[in-house]
Formats: sequence, C-alpha cells, structure tokens
Amino acid sequence: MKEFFPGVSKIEYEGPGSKNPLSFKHYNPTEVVMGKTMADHFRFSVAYWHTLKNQCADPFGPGTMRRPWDEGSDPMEIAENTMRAAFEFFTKLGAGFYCFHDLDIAPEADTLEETNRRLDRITDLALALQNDTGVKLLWGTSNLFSNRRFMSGAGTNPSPAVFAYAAAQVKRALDATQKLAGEGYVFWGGREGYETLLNTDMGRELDHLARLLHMAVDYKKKIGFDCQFYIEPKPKEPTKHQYDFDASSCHAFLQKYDLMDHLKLNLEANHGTLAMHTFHHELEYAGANGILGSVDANRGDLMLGWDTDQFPVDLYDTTLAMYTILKYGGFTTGGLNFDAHVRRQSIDPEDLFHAHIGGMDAFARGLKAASRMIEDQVLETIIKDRYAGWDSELGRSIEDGTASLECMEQYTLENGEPEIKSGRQEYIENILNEYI
Ligand code: XUL
Ligand code: CO
Repeated sequence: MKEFFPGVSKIEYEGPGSKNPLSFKHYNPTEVVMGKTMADHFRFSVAYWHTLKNQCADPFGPGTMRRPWDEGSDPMEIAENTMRAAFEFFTKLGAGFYCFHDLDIAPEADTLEETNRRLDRITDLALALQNDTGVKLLWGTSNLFSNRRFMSGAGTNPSPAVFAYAAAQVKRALDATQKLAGEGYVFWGGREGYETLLNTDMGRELDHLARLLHMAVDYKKKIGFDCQFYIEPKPKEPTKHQYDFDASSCHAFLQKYDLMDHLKLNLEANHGTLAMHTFHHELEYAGANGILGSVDANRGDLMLGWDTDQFPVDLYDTTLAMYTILKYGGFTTGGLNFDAHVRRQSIDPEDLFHAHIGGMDAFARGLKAASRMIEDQVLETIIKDRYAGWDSELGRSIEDGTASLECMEQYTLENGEPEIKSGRQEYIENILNEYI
C-alpha cells in the first residue's frame, strides 16, 4: 500500500524537554487530568476539507499545494487515495476523530444519483478504514454552499427547488453519517444570509431555514439515528450577513422555532472574533444557556478582517477555552475539531503534522493551566465573593420573584446608599498569568 507521509512515523509524547519537532511536548493522550485522560477531554478531530483537500487558493492565485494523494485523472481514484492518506494521517497523528462534508470525500457528479453512488462507494472505504484503525467520525455535514445552484442560499434560497436539492443532499449526508456511526452532524449556514436586503424576504427565509432543520430532525428520528445536531454560528463570509451570526442569535433562532431540544452549537474561535466577540465569550454564552456542544478550534488574525482559519497556538485563548469547557462539564458528543489550514507557503505534507501538533500541545497546556485554576478555585472564589449579596434575604427575594418595586423602594429608603466594591480586574489578570 502506498505511504503518503513516508518521512513521518507515529507522533509520540516525548515531554517538554524534547527537541524532536515531530513529537508532543505537552499532549500526552493517556495522562489523566481531573479524572479523565487528555484524549477523552479533547476528542481531537481532523477537518477533512482543510487537511486533505485545501489547496490554499486565494483571490489572487490558485492553490499552492501539490499533494501526492491528488495525482491522477479519475476523480474516484483520487477520492480513494485521499481517504487512505487521511487515515494514514489520523493514525500517525493520533487524532481519534475526523469530520467531513459529503463533497469533501465524494466529488460531486453531474447528477444527484451519481453523486449519491459515489458517496456510497467512498463511505464503504471509510467504514473499512475506521474499523481497521479505530478512528471515529466526530461529525458529518453537507456542503450546501460551493455549487452555483446555492449562490442565493440553500435552506434560505428564494427557490423551493433549490431548497429541495439542499434537503435531498442533507438526507444523503445524514445516511452517510449514520453508516459511519458519526457522533454528530453540523449545519453551518454557508450562504444562509443575504447580500442585500433590497431583494430579500428575511422573515420568510428564516422560516424556511427552520423547516429544513425540522425535516432533518424528523428524518434522524425516522431512521433511528442517535447523533447530536449542531448549528455553527458565523457572522459573515461568504455572505455579507449570515443569519446564524453568533451564539446568541443562534440561541434566539432555536428558541423561536422550537429547536432547543434538538440542536446545540458548534462554536468556531475565528467565527466568534469575526462577530467581534472573544472565543471565550461565545463559549461562556453557550455554556450559560445549555447549548455548548462542540468546538471548531482555530484562530484568526487581529490585523485581518476575514476567516483566516489558522491553527490555535495562543495559550491565553486555549486556557480560557478549556477553563470554560471544563466549567460546563466537558465534551460529551462534541470535541475539538481543527477547522484550520496551514498557510499558503507551508507546502510540505509534513507541515500538516507541525500544525496539528502545535494545536494539540497548545490545548494540552491550556487544559493543564485551566485544571490547576479550577483545583485552586481561583475564579470561582472571586466570583462567589463578588455575588455574595445575592445570598442575603434581599438578593433571594429578588431572585425568587417575591420582591416588587415597592419592596425595593422600602429597602432603599431604610438602608440608604449601597456600598460599592472594586471589580479588581488587574489583580485577577495577574493571577491568571501566573497559571498560564
Ligand atoms: C466555514 C466553516 C465550515 C464548517 C463546516 O467557515 O467553518 O467549514 O465548519 O461546514
Ligand atoms: Co467551522
């Protein structure tokens, strides 16, 4: 069998002293942190579309990647080679999971029938490779944004025939995800938004998007497929405005359309920052509202206004992300999917390993720092103390709804000017830095 990464053997944990760039310095899959192995905490996943398929074209030039699995002229032969290269990569890296769009693994043909046949054929191979290696599917999804038929959206398209095409594709992608025992399924609204409101019926489009999700919920039930659904917020790109703007707009959408029991969020760091939030904010919002599901791990660039999908290496970010994920109980069906690609100049297949190793080590350091903070109850103590007044008679009467405006007036007349306290932000930031 052809080896696609001949210069790389299995990546092992060698510890912080190691000078071997193809080793983990911090991610030790079997090390137990707060009662769970690191592998179980993270459930690291490789994104098929970036790591195997992204040739890194940009608006000024075509892709720069020349991958050995991309050679040949028969699209299905390329697809099969790509799948074999993928599993060689997953196992050498030691990532337990992967994620794909239907069209990443099976190239789109001229008709839906032929595309479906290709998907059936390639998922046979994926299933065999999953069984051989033990690598699992974290989630599947459908690409409802590349083909020109989806230029005006999929579930939100002005044409019901395009809606139907998208729904047909979702059905088959769900079948494929079930066949591969995927633990989740993601809906990222790739073009579910608008370029101009001058030609857009926003209310109707939102109703239609909800219909697509309800159809998927019904179908999942019908085929007896037990997986978690997620929607993935992103504020813009490719459209000027995407309806799933951020965690809170997705939350409002799920509530309005009675979908709260069926979907959680797949939060992507770079999508959060495009929405002018920190990744930490998006995780906290989702956690506090019971919809924190899974994570697309990456980072943006402060100097650029688009989705750069870089590998996460900022320890401040990974610490606060892991702190929040641990605070809300850790992943169940979700995991950390590296929705990230190497830079256009990083053309060696080996760069794919350096990128993932860096991301995994950065999250391992974040986990260790976050777990020490939780053990010492640093932020918990500070926050508990800051809100202690709410455990008093006054606080409880407000929280349990028994107090009225008249009671508040009575209390204030009796007690006068309230005592105010420092928020101590700088003090807390200094403590945080000691843990990082
Ligand atoms: C695009 C993006 C997607 C989704 C899956 O910005 O993040 O790759 O994660 O469709
Ligand atoms: Co993503």
